[in-house]
Amino acid sequence: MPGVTAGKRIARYNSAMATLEYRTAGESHGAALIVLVEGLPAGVRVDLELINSELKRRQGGFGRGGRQHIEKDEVSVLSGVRGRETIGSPIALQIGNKDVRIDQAPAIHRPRPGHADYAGAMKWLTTDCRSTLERASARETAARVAAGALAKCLLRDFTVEAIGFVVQIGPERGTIDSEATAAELRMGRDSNEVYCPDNAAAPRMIEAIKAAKQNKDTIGGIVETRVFGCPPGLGTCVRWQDRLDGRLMAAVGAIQAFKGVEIGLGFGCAERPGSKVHDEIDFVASQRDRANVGFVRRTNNAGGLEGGMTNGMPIVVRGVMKPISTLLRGLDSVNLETLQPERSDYERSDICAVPAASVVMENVVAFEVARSFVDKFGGDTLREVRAAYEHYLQAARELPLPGRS
Ligand code: EPS
Repeated sequence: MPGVTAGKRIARYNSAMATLEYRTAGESHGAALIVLVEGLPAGVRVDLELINSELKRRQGGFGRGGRQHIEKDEVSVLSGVRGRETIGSPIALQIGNKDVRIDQAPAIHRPRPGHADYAGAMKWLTTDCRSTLERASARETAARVAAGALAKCLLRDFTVEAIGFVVQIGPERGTIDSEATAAELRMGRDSNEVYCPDNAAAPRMIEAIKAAKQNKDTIGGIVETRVFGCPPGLGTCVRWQDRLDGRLMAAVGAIQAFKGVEIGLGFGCAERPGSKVHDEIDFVASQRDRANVGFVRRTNNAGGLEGGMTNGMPIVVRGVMKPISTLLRGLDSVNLETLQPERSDYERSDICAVPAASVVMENVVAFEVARSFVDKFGGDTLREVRAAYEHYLQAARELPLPGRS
């Protein structure tokens, strides 16, 4: 078994192809969003309720606009699943749009500063920003959430759980216990409309969103995802492309409207000396049977990642979302047809989509972790992935080998 896995991995390095991958297609007001997931092993139980409940959470959160009253996002499985289990072939998921009017929607000539409008108009040599905004719209994140939720169906077989939540909206910051368990975080964030585990901060965040609405303005914030249950050694320091820290930052940084990503202490590393940053190591024999194989850290400033690999502590990733660039009050812009100064166009939009962004982030992070799992333990079937996973943990627990230094 380990020989088979190693052989597969060498073949992958030669072709420089990741084993688990996804692509999306679809426009905001086109017929549907599509996601194609390749590389999930056969035998994974596909939990449609889980996928649909993640799509529903993405549609929610205080501060969302009118579109979410029109749509009811649900996936149809077009391929790759038989009797609710993956069969190893590409999985195509579809989320239909109800508000289909891409051919009737008006041209947009006054680009919204902060949106893809202007850059896309120049890129595709047009004065009409409509085609750009249709694809750039954060509606596409529904497809990414579906892919991530599908990947979670693999992760939960290994009791790996990603929990995303809101840390800050505008100036209102929540206090979130760094030692909180997955269950505590989930319960806390599911008990208010801004998906923040700090229930005392949630009403202040809601007030900040209401104030932005009153000012015909928008508001951004910070979201975080923690991943519990990863063994050490996911990711690699060998190929920069496969470093898990880089992949996570790329996946999070590529979410619409995200302007910064940090892992663990992140930018806070700058102001402290090494002795106050690096997480000292203990061996706790009573935790030998856990996925961390008994090695624990007194702190988790590294956010569970060292050298591009997991170290057995929870992964902690944070991202900042800028305020939505469609403002009811508009912003100064230029009419691309007349070249005259005008206010930017208004399209129906959200006042604040930070809670929704926490769902998107959780799911794109889950996908990257699942990919690193398949990279390390990959096989054609879930049985082989499980056998490789167990073999690896057992080998790690057998260290140090007798008679070897
Ligand atoms: C979104 C759907 C969109 C926007 C938003 C996200 O719907 P519509 O444009 O029809 O109102 O509400 O998109 C943007 C923030 C954007 O910049 O385009 C969704 O489903 O998440």
